Amino acid sequence: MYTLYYMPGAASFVVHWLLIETGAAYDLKRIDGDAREHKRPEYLKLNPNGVVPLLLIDGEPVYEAAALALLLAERHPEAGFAPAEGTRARALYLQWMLHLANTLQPAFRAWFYPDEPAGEAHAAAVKERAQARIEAGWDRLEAQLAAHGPWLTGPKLTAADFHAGMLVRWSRNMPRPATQWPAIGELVARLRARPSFRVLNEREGLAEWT
Ligand SMILES: N[C@@H](CCC(=O)N[C@@H](CS)C(=O)NCC(=O)O)C(=O)O
Repeated sequence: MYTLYYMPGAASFVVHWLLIETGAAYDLKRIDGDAREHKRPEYLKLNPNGVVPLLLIDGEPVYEAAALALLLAERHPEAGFAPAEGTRARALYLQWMLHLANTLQPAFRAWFYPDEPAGEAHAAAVKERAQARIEAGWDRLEAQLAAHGPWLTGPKLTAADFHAGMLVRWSRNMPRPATQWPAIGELVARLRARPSFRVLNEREGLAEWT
C-alpha cells in the first residue's frame, strides 16, 4: 500500500501520475505549502529535506521524485514503463532519468526559488541563468526526440517520459514554454491525451495545464 504526500503540480506530480498509470492502490495526503506543513518536525522525520514528494511504501518512507518514478516502474513491471535490463533502451532510460533529475530539475528549482542560491539581491540574475539552462535542456531533449523518438528512449513509453512531461508542464508560464519545441510538444500532447492525465488533474484539484 502506498501513501503519497503531495502538493498540487509539484515534484510529486510524476509519482502520482505513475501511481494512477500502474493502477496501484494508494492514499493521498495533501501538504499545505502555505502552512509550511512540509517543514514541521513530524514531516521532517519522514523526509528530512522538507520537500515533496514523500511516498510511504507499506509504512516506510522513500523520497526523491526520480527515484520514486524508477521504483514504481520497477515494482509494477506489468505497466511496461522500465526497459529490460541489459538493453540499449535501459541505458538511455537511466541516462535520461538522471539527466532530468540532476540537470533540468535543479534549473527549475533555481527558476522557482531564485533567492536560494545567493539571496534576494541576486534573484534576477539567477532566474536569467536558470531560464538559459532550462532552454538548453529543451534543445537537448528536442534533439533526442527528433533523432530517436517518438519517446525519450525510443519506440516505447517509459517512466522517463512522465518525468519529462512534469518538467514540461512546469515551463508552461515561462517566456518560452517547452511545448514550443516541436517534438517535445508532440510528446506532451500524447501524454496529455492519456486518461490518467485527466484523473491526475482532478485528484490534485488542478485545471488542465494552467
Ligand atoms: N530533489 C527533490 C526536489 C523536490 C522539490 O524541490 N519539491 C518542491 C516542490 S516542486 C518542494 O517541495 N518545495 C517546497 C519547499 O522547498 O519549501 C525531488 O525531486 O524530490
